[in-house]
Amino acid sequence: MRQHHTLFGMHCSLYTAKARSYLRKQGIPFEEHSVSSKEYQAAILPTVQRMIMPVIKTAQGDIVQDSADIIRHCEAHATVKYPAVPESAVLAAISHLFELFGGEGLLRPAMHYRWNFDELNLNYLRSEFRCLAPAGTSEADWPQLFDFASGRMRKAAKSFGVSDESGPVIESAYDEFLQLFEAHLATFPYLLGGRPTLGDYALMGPLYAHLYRDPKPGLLMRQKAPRVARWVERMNTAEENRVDYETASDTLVPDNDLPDTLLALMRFVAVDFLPEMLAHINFANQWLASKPDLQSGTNGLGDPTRRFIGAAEFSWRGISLKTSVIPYRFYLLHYLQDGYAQATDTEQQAIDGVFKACGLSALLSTRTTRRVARKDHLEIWE
Ligand SMILES: N[C@@H](CCC(=O)N[C@@H](CS)C(=O)NCC(=O)O)C(=O)O
Repeated sequence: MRQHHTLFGMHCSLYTAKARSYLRKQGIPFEEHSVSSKEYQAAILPTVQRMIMPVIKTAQGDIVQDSADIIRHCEAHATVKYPAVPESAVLAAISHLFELFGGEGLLRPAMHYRWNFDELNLNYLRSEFRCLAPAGTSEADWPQLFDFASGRMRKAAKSFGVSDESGPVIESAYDEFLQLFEAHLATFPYLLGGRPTLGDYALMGPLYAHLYRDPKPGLLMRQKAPRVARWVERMNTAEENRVDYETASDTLVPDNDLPDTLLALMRFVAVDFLPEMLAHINFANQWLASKPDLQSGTNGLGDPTRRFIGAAEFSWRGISLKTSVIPYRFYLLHYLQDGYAQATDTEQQAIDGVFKACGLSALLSTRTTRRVARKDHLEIWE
């Protein structure tokens, strides 16, 4: 039996960055392999049913796809350094909020800064994507394959709302986010204080894979938000680095006295991401209403591996955006809403107070009429 987990992914993959950071920070030994490796192609792909990363094969032989499921699996089965979900119901709710926002809400700046600055980024990306090529691909064949792979990603960027019109708005929103996170990190090494939690791992996806590593946004991050760049580096090491926070301990912030800098980040989520989530829930509910016979245990589409059910339009920072509706987002939202439902009355009041003060109350109660679950590595409606 292997002594360690295998992580299948690639350097520039957003969700692989989330899983990798989690495994490192929790002290779980692993080796990383490419999705073009023989093992992924022969054993993993047929199991997970679509070309997707990250996937882990655990030392015990379990195969788990999906960054959120990988974290839940390891929390349940591995010896971890810190619980990823804080014990406090208020902090757990904030962690779930940032798991959703980190992985899904920062996709727009991540894709914009990766695919709209070819002069600076393209040579790097050509090399980054090279590990996707099947073994034996010649140098002469690679440019054409890269154009195909990057063409798919450019199309995906559009479906997340990246366009000529939205570009400048995305940049100013991301600038605001960087300033807010930079201000928070002046006092705290992590989102919720002295140790990483679920929200940090999810933020690591876009902030490391695209926005720290790609040349254009990487320079921007170092120049405008050097502490954020150091947080990214800290999130990728197993050992604690206290150079910037000599007095720091691993305790979390008090849930009855949340720092203003954290509340400011939550208010940012309310402006930046809430309108999109509400529009997507509304779209999904109309879509579900139009499919009364949708069979439970399926995604309701002809192709069970498809991830989008359509596109919803909404106002965002003074412009109109139309973005793909992804049921997976509702799956993450269930964690927030289920945690809230399971909390005591007193805890619920405390969560209500914080979410209301940040303009996020709607996220606690607005839901899809059917739940999304994951079965055999795919998203399905219950
Ligand atoms: N919800 C999934 C999302 C995984 C995902 O979208 N991964 C991207 C790379 S970052 C992927 O595999 N894309 C492959 C493709 O679209 O062909 C997770 O959290 O693991």
